[in-house]
Amino acid sequence: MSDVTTFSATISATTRNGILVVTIDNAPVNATSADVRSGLDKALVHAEAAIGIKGVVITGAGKTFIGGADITEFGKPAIEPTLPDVIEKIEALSKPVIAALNGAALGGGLELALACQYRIASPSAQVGLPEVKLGIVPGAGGTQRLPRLIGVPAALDLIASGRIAKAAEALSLGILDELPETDLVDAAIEAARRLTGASPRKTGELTAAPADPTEIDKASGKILAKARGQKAPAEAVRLVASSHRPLAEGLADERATFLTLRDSREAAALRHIFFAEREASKVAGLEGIDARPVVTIGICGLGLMGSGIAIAALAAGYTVIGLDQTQEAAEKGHERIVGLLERNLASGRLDRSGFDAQKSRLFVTATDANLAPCDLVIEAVFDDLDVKIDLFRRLDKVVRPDAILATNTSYLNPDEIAAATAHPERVLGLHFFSPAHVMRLLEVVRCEKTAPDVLATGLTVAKKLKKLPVVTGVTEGFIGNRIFSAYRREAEFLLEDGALPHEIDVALENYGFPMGLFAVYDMAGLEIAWARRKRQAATRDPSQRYVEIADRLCEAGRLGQKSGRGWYAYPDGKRTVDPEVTAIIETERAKKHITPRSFSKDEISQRMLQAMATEGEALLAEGIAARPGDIDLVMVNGYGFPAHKGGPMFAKS
Ligand code: 3H9
Repeated sequence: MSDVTTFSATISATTRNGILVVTIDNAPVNATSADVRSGLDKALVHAEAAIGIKGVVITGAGKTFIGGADITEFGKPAIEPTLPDVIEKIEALSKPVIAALNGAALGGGLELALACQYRIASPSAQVGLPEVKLGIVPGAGGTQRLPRLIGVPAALDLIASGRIAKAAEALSLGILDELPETDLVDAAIEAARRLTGASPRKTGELTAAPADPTEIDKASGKILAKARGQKAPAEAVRLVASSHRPLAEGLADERATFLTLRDSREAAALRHIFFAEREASKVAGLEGIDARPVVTIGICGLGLMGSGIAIAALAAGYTVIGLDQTQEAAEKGHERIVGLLERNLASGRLDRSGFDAQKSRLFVTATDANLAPCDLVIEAVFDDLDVKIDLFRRLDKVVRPDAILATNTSYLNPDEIAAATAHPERVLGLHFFSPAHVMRLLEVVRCEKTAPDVLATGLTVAKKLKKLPVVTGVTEGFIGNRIFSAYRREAEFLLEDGALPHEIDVALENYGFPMGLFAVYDMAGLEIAWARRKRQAATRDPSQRYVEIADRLCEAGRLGQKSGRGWYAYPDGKRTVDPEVTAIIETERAKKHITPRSFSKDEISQRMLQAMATEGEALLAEGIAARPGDIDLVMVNGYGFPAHKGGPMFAKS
């Protein structure tokens, strides 16, 4: 082993057996910052010139190979060499360059590896070109080299979806050449020595096999249908599908497309969401606070919500004890949960041993005392204050005093539930979204008396459940439902002012929501919100504008899709504008002497956005939400707000 040569603050190398082993050490994810690029460039120049060096191995320090370009540099003046410059130098080197993937090679990281002559990886490595998720296309050769290496259809699948492939799949696709069982760097040095003198295999010089146009059309049709108006997936499809062009032409087109997209509002929005996700778990006051250990989770109420939570908890490795009111209900819950596990088994998401292991960790009971071993109990019972208070009082008596109690309420005041217990400091809210095993968002409610380590435990468990936790203070509906109420209210004002339900829905879908608000109402059913409005009627401030149209619909038996009619009619199951609804709306407008006016799609979406952003500002001012980004995450991950618009706070900034 020779001495360490330092090429930059983040790039160093040793020479072993005539091979220059270059290590990228740029925590946290070895992103290709200006310093990394400059160091790599110098290392390559050195390798080319040094007679004693026969080849190069590039690897990463820590658990990542390269997480991609440094996205914090986007939007700042470019610093040379660019990543394409470095990659061009790798491919042009007269000596073999081996990529030794010690962990994830994503975005620019995979692009760099693709230009190497040989790719060797540890079994934990992952590869992918997730650029479309950031509103961009790969900008350092990915759309041109990957199809040359693995064919257009497979490259389209990876690039246009941005999905990440594990090492074994990458090997079978031909992205990786070897998964050695011995030490990664030793094996990479061995490969470099083997390739020395052989005529180099350059990815850029391979010819992309012409793809079947029907196959491309089919694949791109699917991708574009999911894109909901985003630009990057369509551009990715275009670049990959035309990768049979001369390399230089394809690279120039790719680079120009990358630069335009990188500077777009869409990419800025998706970067905002990326960083907001990482910020969300940084909670003031929790620095240095350890979470309590959690092994066993109790779940009270094994309906749809409780079962979904159970599935997420079993998948995360927890032991689950489900409680329901009667033995029969508990058994039914057991059946439902096992049914969901079986579905995962059938779809291949779970293998047989995983299924058996998860099932063996599931217990159900109708006896409170059987929850005694739980470290955390989550209630998912009927959203009624008396029911929940009664349950928490009972739980208080059977679980250890240091066990945590969480309520999944969506509208009740968890402080009132906590106050009914002997240890309110161990109570917090864990507000899951339905279906709980699918939806990533989890509002973690910090109650007035929640102890810091209880909150820290909520966040740790949420992460283990593979959820995206966002901390919220106590307010009616927490962050999400409060903003959603403002959004709903504004839609109803618009109805009264002159817009029709389908016009509002079309405007929202055009903006990027997967479904308009009134179509969603019809799907979910109108009666729960109706019941709530009736409950609130006595305390409603009479000076505040209240739109009665929804009440009239419910009184007419229009309770949504289930009852065959709601905001729309459903002849043969097909959603159709219903003149009866228009008539109800017109009558209500007339009662209030409102002269209806027409609204453009843009006006509708802007009014809805403004209503959300104004409510968001109020949540920030009240200290319910810590950051605008937290609000955006909630709306994007729980309420269908298009991620490429960045959430209501970003969109209005
Ligand atoms: C690209 O490559 C463009 C090219 O095609 C063209 C170039 C010309 N840059 O996620 P974590 C930070 S576009 C800067 O919690 P994990 C992150 O903010 C890029 N910073 O870790 C966080 O900071 P903090 C394509 C980055 O272990 C910290 O690292 N690549 C970057 O759970 C830890 O992050 C991608 O889209 C970055 N690229 O997961 C991959 N990435 O500690 C994006 C992360 O201050 N990255 N940070 O909060 C990931 O998917 C995950 O971070 C990764 C690690 C899987 C790598």
